[in-house]
Amino acid sequence: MERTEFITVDTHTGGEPTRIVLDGIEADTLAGETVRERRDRFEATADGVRKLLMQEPRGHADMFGAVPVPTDRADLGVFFMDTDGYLDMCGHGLIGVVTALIERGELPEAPELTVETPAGLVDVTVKIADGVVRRVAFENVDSYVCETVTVEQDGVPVEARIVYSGNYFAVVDADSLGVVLNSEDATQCIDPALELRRAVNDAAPKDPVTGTRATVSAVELTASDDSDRSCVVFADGSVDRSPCGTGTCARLTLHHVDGDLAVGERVEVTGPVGSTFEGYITDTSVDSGVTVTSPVVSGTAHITGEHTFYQNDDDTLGSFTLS
Ligand code: PYC
Repeated sequence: MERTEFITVDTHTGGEPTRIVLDGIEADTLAGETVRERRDRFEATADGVRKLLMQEPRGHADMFGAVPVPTDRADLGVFFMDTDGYLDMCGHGLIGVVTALIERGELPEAPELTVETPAGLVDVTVKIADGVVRRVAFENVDSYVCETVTVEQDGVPVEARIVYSGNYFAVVDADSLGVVLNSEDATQCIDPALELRRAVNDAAPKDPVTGTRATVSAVELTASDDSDRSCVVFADGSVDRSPCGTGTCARLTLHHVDGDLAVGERVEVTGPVGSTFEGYITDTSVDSGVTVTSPVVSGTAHITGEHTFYQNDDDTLGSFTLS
């Protein structure tokens, strides 16, 4: 029997997991100049490793992961994956990776770091006390509103605002999908959110800055009572337990563009399990006639464990998601 081993350290950020792969991935499957190229090569040549570590029986329907990779453009390179594929940027994952690598001594205890992600360079500020990372803030890549798409759901028109914040989000009022956000049951968001994402992507929204198609990967349901409570559904129906880092950036950008949030004004957002992130807009500019913001979001992560996963060649079950 032949065995391949994968070493991970796992964290949670406001309840949302990040399984960080430290060892076991073959170097040639991560080859590339940029982090995006390394991620694309991994997807093309080693996607089975993502499935092995994210899906059952080693992961679960809401598992999330990150792969740190070498870069000479920043202090750290990292790409993100889930049970269904890959995201270009992830706030909770970034907070988890920075926390774990500093606490394990694999990143310097520096108050400021730069991280290269597939979406671009992200500046990170870290608060450390007694060797423990207390808080991580990241200034995301540029964020902007793309367009508003109206789709029909159960015969009713629903308005979704498409925002880029490292990933494309469809931001929608939970009421319009018949969902009450502060109920006990966040899983009620999944089906309406996935149906909305399908309908929005069928409408082929455009990115006004790049001129390309804006393919929505995540749906952010927001409460209409101004509580800044939200629930983000992504991948194949995963619910982000945290308030979602890139989702918070999308929300901040919308608030700013709507005239409800001044530059520098701080907002606390609450996710489905009651954990919070804080955010603000640090700067704005205009590109292609569109207001572009630089959002900053901060939160806290904790290491939950370390794992050595086995892939034995006599184990023929493979990886799966239960649908
Ligand atoms: O924190 O940006 C985030 C995120 C995206 C998907 C899950 N979490």
